[in-house]
Amino acid sequence: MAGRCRLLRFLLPLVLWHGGLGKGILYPRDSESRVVKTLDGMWNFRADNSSTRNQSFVDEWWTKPLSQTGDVIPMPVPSSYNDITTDKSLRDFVGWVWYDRHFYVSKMWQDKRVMLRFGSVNYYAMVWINGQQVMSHEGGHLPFECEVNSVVSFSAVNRVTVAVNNTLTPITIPPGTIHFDSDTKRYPAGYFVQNLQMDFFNYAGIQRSVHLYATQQAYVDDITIITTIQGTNGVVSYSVTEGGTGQGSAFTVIVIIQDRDGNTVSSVSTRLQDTIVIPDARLWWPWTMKPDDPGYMYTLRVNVVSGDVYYQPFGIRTVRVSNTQFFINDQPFYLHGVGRHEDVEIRGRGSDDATIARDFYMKKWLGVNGFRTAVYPFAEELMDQADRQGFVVVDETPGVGITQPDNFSPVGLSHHKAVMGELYQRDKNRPSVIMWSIANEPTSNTAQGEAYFKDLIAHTRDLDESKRPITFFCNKDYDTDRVAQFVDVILINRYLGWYSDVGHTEVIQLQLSDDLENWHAKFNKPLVVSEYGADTLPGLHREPSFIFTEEYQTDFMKEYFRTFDKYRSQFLVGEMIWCFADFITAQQLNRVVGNHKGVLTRERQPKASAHLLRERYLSLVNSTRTN
Ligand code: BDP
Repeated sequence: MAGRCRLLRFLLPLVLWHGGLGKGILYPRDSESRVVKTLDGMWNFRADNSSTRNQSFVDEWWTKPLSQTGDVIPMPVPSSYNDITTDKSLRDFVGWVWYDRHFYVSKMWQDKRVMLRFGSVNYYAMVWINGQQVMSHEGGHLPFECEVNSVVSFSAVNRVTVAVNNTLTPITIPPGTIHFDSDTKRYPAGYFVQNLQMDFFNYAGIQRSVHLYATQQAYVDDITIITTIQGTNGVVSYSVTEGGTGQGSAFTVIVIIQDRDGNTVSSVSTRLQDTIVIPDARLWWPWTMKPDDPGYMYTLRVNVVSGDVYYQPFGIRTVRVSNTQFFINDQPFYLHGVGRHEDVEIRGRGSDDATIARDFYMKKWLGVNGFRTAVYPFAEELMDQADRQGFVVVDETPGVGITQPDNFSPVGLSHHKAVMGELYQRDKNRPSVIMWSIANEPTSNTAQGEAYFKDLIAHTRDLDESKRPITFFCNKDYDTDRVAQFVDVILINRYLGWYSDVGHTEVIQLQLSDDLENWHAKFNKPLVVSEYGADTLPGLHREPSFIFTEEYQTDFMKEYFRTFDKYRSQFLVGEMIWCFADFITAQQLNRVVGNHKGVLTRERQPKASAHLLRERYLSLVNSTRTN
């Protein structure tokens, strides 16, 4: 218990610190005035294995090169540190790990504003440069950055040190607990485990790219773009936030819109906020609605007269819902998608372009027209491809497993709001994002859940001026749920024939039909079956089908398909199989090296179910085609 208090006492103060809120977090793009350099590569790494997990702070590891504090090992950035080595204790490590590396900042950057930006560090991060703390951030999967001019040297080598802690507590998003066993007859001294309230491995480390970039001193801090359509015109309302000029100083901009080929298609605006009409605009469409011209992206070029230039991509599209339908650009849209995780072998959740590319090829092959970022925000580079290739995204916070009474505290809620704010800030200009999901399978059938999520949903509505629909993934029943009343589209996760009536595919149509009809009758909102799936080990066969075999997964899916087809023309606006590919979970008896509900293996190769899903989805491709 004493150990527990020490560990938590050290962590809790960080919970109140948030990065990024209210400030721009534009992706680091180069331009004729901006330079971006990556700090990706091999860093030095050391875990704080002390029993308190706190010795590194006592010994102030940030004050010198990590290699001078003890033995370091090489660790690739970006990657999760868990599966890189053969060390079991590092795979399952809970507490502080440390990274450092050297870097130079060019003398040519001396007059610029120099920024250090992390795409994602899971879960807590503290960052020092040359021994001085520059920032901290709580929450994985979202970017944070700060200006580093005052701490870097432009004439000597610099050192960046990062401390990362993956401890989850009842008020982190997602929540978790640390459990200590002090019975020394049964457990070694200091034994503790982290209990997760989620069905995926808590990969940790510096999981996305680290960038160093330079802008002019007066710079574009943020851009918000909202689009509407009038006849054949695209109406683009933008707002630019200035940075670095100080109050009252002049900040003059020249704003134009460029098409995909770089041609200017608008008049020039010199306002920080304006509305520009693009005649005969090319709209952003999901690839299945417009196979010949999916994902059309324009660019808003903002040129601060004193020098800074930023290119912000955006698409022109609208989304709205009725009681029975989902519309994109005022055309009915049916989501035939997948839920998915981001993890892969060895790198864990470390982002890489090869996997991003492969996953989109496989989605296209499957006929998938959209996906959900289960259950945390995905890499910005991945989201860029969704924009450009025309896939829709249900963009989700890491709010998974909010199920225990102490997960609903005011501190937890305010952190959840902050995380939603950071997600909005990062993804607000993405046409691919058609809905925000605030949570997965929370306790949504209690007064506590109702109050918490009512507040969070209202907060999210206030954030998004473009009024994207808001939702969450619900596993409660229509007659007990108390949160669906606040959302725009109802998403239900259902495992009929798997977690209930296992092996009995014959109950699926009956039970799912009854369920869907009741939800719609009660709430009169469009519905998506947002998770359904059966664990399947590739190569395992049995006829007639038996659970865990490839035959069972396909038999099971066919029953869902029949029900979907019955309600597709009524109020069902989407289906998302769980899931795209197998993924790793914590070690538990119902998981044989992870969750195997993928239609693809973790290596992204098809199971029999992938061929069945593909046949269905490709036949659905034409159902919402516009040309
Ligand atoms: C659902 C959860 C998802 C799990 C899935 C499963 O939302 O995170 O992975 O169950 O058990 O309830 O496969």
